[in-house]
Formats: sequence, structure tokens, C-alpha cells
Amino acid sequence: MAEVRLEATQGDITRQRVDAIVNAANSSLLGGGGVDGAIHRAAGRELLEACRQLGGCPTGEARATAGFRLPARWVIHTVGPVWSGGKRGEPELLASCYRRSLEVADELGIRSVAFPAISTGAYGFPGQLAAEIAVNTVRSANTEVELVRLVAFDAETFVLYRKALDNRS
Ligand code: AR6
Repeated sequence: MAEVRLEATQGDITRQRVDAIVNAANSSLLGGGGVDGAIHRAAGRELLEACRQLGGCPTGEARATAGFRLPARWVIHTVGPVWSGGKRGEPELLASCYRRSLEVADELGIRSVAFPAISTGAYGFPGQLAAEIAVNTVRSANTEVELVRLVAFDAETFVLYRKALDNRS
């Protein structure tokens, strides 16, 4: 299996032309602020209806819906951990979000996926550690996905991605 092509960009995830974009949701899957709000606004009301059918999602897990009015055909909703100091399994749960999202992508035959910086906004996960977990988890994933794009909304997150990508471990 070829290694995933992993890249970082700065921008709005709702504009990405990939097979699937990942949503940093909460366990209700019924919408919220941040990237979740932006994705629901761009996809339209049908996304909320589709999410209702899913009946929620546990932290560290992922569920797919259609993308409706988004350029992306699919949305993979994942629920990141709320940061509470790092000793409650937060790093492992964040890694699980990336791994499970790629597994869901594989089940749907998806070849390109864009991720936001899961948990680093309202959920307070430290940005540098989150960037390292994103890069290391995607690099070590056993997946048929060919392209993973890490989408930073702000310049600071983009720099953290660049550094994590340069650090080949
Ligand atoms: N494109 C890409 N990234 C974005 C966008 C966008 N349009 N908008 C924000 N971000 P957050 P969390 C970045 O708070 O920490 C929601 O209410 C943002 O700058 O969206 O996982 C959910 O419903 C940050 O780097 O998600 C949950 O209740 C990153 O996305 C809760 O927030 C994640 O910030 C989840 O919190």
C-alpha cells in the first residue's frame, strides 16, 4: 500500500475540492459553532436532517453523511476530546478521530480527505501537540486514501502543521 500524500494548507475547509471533508463535531452531531457551524451553513439544512438520523457519535469515533451543497461529496463527522490537562486519554482520543475518519473513508471508497484542526478551538486542545498527532496518525495509518490535506484556518496553525510535516520521525 502506497504511503498517503499528506499536505497542509491555510483556508476554509468548506471550499476544499476533495472527496470528503471532516467535521469537528460534538457528540450530538446536531451542529454548533466553529468549523461545525461553517460546514452546516455551507452544506444547507439537509445536512442537519442527515445528522439527526445518525443519533449521535461517541468521542474518538466518526460517522459519514453526504455533503449536500458542499463541493465535497461526503462529510465525515468526528468528535474530538475536550482538553482537560492531557491525563484523561485526550491524545489517544484525538489520534482515534484521525484513524477512525480514515477507516470510514475507506469503507466509502474515498480517496481524498481534508481535516480541520480537530479539538483545537472550543475544545482547547494544545495546537502543537494536536498538529503532531494529526501528522503522525495519518502517516502511520493503513488506508487506501491517497491524499490527506490538513486545513489550517489561521496562520499559527498552518506554521504548526509545516513544522510537524518537516519533522520526519
Ligand atoms: N475551515 C477550517 N477550519 C476552521 C473553520 C473553517 N471554516 N472554522 C473554524 N476552523 P472548533 P473543536 C478551525 O472550535 O475545538 C463546535 O461548536 C478553528 O480555527 O470548530 O473540535 C462543535 O459543535 C480551529 O482551529 O472545534 C463542538 O461543540 C478548528 O477549526 C465544538 O465546537 C477547530 O475549532 C468542537 O470544538
